Amino acid sequence: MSRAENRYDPEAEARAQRAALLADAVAGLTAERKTLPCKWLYDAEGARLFEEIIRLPEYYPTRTETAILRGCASEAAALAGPGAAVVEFGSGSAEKVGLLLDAMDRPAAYVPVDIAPEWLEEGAARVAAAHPGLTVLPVVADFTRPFPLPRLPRGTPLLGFFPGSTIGNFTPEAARDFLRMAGRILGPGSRLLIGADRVKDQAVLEAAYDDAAGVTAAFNMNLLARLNRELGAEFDLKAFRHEARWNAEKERIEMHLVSLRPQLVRMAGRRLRFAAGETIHTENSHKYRPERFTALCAEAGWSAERHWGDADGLFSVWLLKQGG
Ligand code: AVI
Repeated sequence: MSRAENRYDPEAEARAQRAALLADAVAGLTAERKTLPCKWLYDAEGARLFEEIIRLPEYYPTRTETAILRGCASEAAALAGPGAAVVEFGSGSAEKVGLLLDAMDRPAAYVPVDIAPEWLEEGAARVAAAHPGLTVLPVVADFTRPFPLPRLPRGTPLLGFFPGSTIGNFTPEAARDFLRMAGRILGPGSRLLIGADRVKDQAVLEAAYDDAAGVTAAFNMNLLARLNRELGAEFDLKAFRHEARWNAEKERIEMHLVSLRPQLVRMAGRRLRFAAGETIHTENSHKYRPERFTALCAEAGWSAERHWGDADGLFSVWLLKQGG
């Protein structure tokens, strides 16, 4: 396994992360409608809780997508062609890509891209161990911004991989921008295999984001604990509760932290005022009807080559092709 990026300095990165968290927390918590970007949900504790979420009985997306991928991997691999390289955006622990690589004919390389170097290395090492002889070229990068791909033999067909319905955590505008950028990175003639969660019964959606065991609530509340830990904020965790709401107009699940009473909270030399019932909006998870998803992809220069779903219509996996 070789590294495409070796200028990583963990201490400088930790300082930059703290400064960025502070800037986002001040901007988001002093706004008229309080918000925090969902990327901050994933510190070590958030990542641990997310691993629990994906095994919950109510959280259908992960197991449904995995079953779909199991069924469609050989067809997707055949369309990608022999000797293709897989570029995974936000690879994290790289749990699902093995299904695809196993089905491919002599894949040229696996290029996992993630901003978290520890997860990236761990996932890359696991894939390398499971696929002896495969060239694995990890790239430390924020996959929502343009980044250079490692050098690959000229003419290598490229297959992007973006599972997990992470696209749903972007606004539709940001999703379109991401798809456009992915198209520019992968280049003409490339393909993208992507998972997108679907609109469905409100009760099923709300249960998936507010499970009976309270794991999703702990995941959301950890954001306040993180502000206390990393910024010395003084949030009283008993004075907030988790809420998952279906926004029917925007076809998205929203996660909020609801203030249970009027309160003032100290954070980084400021006093943040909360009314009773006021919320911090912490995450959107957009759900896509197939026609809306293909329209979004078309706006970003991708056409849908194949679509696979499950029998209950819960989740979709799409193979997109540049242009059409
Ligand atoms: C990572 N992402 C696709 C998850 C989702 O379903 O939107 C994050 C999540 N939030 C609460 N539960 C899971």
